[in-house]
Amino acid sequence: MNILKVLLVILALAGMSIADDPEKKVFTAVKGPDGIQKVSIVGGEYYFEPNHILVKVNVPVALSIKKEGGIVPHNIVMKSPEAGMVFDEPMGSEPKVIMFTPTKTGTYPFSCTKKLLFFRSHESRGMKGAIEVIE
Ligand SMILES: [Cu+2]
Repeated sequence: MNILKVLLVILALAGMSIADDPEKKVFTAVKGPDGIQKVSIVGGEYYFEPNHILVKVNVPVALSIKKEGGIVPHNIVMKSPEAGMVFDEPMGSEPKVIMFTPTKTGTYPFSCTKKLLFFRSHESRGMKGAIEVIE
């Protein structure tokens, strides 16, 4: 086998595993008259918008999630029990609200954990973000 071909195959495989780092789209949750911080996230192929959300610590958050686009299923998963934020919800074309109260400052990642067969995970294609909890 031609050494050049082997190199090309290796390069192609390596390229498949490199994560796409999405552009940071920051949004600060807006506190309503009811004292709840509100934010909406839309998920699609392959992004969350916004993907970096600022919330205040110890104030309840209503996170509205919604899917955009085609038939590809998406979810939003956050596993940060140390900060009071644990959820794993499928995203639908109708908005759904997730309630939680962040209890600790810091930056906590969320992502879509969907992956089709041998294809790259949605997370590695850019379906990820973070909630930054501030004072
Ligand atoms: Cu997804």
